[in-house]
Amino acid sequence: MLVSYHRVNELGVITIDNPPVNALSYGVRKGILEAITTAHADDSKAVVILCEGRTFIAGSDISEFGKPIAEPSLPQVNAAIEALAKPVVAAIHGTALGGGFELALSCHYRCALESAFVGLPEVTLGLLPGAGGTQRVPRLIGVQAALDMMTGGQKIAASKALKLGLIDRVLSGSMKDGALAYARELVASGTGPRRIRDMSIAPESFAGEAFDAYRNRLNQRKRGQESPQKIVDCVEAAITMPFDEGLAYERSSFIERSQSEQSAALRHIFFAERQAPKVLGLDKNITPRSIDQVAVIGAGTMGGGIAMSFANAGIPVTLLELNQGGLDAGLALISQNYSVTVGKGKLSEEEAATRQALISGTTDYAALASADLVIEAVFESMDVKKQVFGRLDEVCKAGAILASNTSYLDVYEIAAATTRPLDVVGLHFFSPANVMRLLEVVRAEQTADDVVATVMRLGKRIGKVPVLAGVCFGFIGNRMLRQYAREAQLCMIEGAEPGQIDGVLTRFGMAMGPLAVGDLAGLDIGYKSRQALTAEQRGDPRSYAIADTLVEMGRLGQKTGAGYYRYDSHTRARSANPDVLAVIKAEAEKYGVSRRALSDEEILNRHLMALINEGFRILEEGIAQRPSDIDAVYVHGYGFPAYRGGPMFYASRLGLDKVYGCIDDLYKRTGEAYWKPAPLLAKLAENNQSLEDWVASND
Ligand code: 3H9
Repeated sequence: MLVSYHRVNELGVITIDNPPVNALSYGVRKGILEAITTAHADDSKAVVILCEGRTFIAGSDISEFGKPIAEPSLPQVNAAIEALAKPVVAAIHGTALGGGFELALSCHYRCALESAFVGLPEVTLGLLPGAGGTQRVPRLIGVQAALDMMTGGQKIAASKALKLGLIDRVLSGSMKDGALAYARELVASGTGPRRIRDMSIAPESFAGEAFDAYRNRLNQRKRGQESPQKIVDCVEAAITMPFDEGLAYERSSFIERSQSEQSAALRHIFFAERQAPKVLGLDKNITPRSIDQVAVIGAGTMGGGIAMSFANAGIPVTLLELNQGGLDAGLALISQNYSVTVGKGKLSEEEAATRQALISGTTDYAALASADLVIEAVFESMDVKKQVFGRLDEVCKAGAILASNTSYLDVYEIAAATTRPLDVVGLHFFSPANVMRLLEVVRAEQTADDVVATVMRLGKRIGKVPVLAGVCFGFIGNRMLRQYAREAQLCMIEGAEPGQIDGVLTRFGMAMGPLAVGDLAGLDIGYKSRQALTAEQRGDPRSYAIADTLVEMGRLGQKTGAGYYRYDSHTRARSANPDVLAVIKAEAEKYGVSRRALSDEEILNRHLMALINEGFRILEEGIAQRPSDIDAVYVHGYGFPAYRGGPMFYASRLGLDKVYGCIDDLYKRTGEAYWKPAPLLAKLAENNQSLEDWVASND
């Protein structure tokens, strides 16, 4: 029974029970409609709608989108609720999201536990609220607040929802008792139904121009995304059209959105994030180790960001730096980061102070003796890492997990520096570590299963998207990045200017272009790591000659005011650097490259195909567990636009035969081994199979 109806004296109670999150699948919609019909016919005086389990309805069943919608649709259910002639109360605990909150908005009154959240996150799935949200919310809280809520998609805590007017009462104690008492009060006071559809929108200064200004701001903040703009259109319709026409407009916009490429991509990412922490072949009954105390070695930008990630989740952290000066600087940087967040209004001063108090500093390895997990974030050198792990082996308690934040190095070899390789794992955070959601979990040959299970669970606990990777140079993300970065360098030496390359990729939706990223990170970083490689490992000199020359000229990127671009010393504004063109031309001449005009299409194609081809190799070698893991890596760690679903999803949508043809052309044209189509890609394309077929055959 997904939905049940029973009487508690004069009240009718509709209970939804559809684990895990009470999503509004077909059976739930049908069950609610039937229960409403029963309530309509009986002599109950008011109706309460509540949910079993961990949460109120978390929205429509996302897996049903893109397929034909079986009736009753949610708008039909909501219309029936709203039309009921006796008061209906939604009783919210956990999260009332999307269609779940829209159902609550169709109820005449809403109460929520103080721990509850409400929200309309459809925008994060490339959708818009499609069951009355865009028409009811502006009527309830005004246009500006409605636009902010729906285009932002954030969850709103019950106390704030009460202030905004989204809910009517905050409950403490038992949700069911509180909700029934509220309904009884309504009955006792003779309060009838209050329908949002009958409310008028508060007169405001929000007219045509204000909508246009809002659209323009969204265009900058949510570049390339279609849904936010459509939400604005629907809210404008709430003002210009009568309620039912507005609803019809919303409905057709919602259907159009649910069939869009962007929504398919974002839904793919939603499930990819939730799939990634699941480790294939791991015993489900394994008991993870408990992690109550963490230590981080290295108080630089990375170490500090990692420490903040744990403190933000309420886990105490000890930060170790070899000398007091370095430690003080690291702690000061953390303090500054928290101040900036407070300054932006994203965190209260008290909360920032509580979090900061969880981070303590030390210069003494002995202070790590009680840590359950130690993460090393020191200089990327095998010798240094081995020394650190040797030292950890001496001081850490038995059963402590020893993790390296290495971004390229062999975790087997690092583990061999200890007497307990079973406890060693790679935990690769991405900078800024307190912001970026990706966490690559690198499983070395001997890493124990319970260690893997523990860090996967911990990753989720600190709000990251943990993705399992095998050991190879650069794991999933950086291994693919090398191919992509190579194409940026080659396109430059062959004829494109930095601005053209970055422009093509940012228009595609990347958060930043590859050359601007290089300037931001510092060109010396790549330079130093190349110095540690053999000529063979460094590869084709055309793929790093320009970068090396710039570094040797002292142009290290933003920090020196010049790299591939020039940077204003005050505003950091970026402009083209004409001197770089001379460097590019000189290097082209040195390596006998005759420069030509490259089309935007060629640039985009080469960058994406480089990622995709390597992605297929990574899959075939078992470095990544599944294609969607690679997509999660690229979206959460490398600024790949979520609304394009990640490189593997993008390849699937293009069609593997087309992708194969494109990569094979590049191979035939250049003769370069790295363009040889990955065998898995070739096999799937030849057999007319998709990545889904491949995943299914591996299950
Ligand atoms: C919508 O409502 C459109 C309407 O406007 C219009 C309609 C006409 N559907 O996240 P978790 C699964 S759009 C299907 O790990 P948590 C999830 O895949 C929807 N499945 O738990 C996972 O499965 P598994 C708007 C769903 O406690 C399991 O539940 N709503 C859905 O960390 C647990 O999920 C949203 O966008 C769903 N709606 O977080 C809300 N939701 O165990 C989406 C979850 O097999 N959901 N699953 O891997 C969330 O934000 C979080 O799941 C929530 C719980 C906060 C609720």
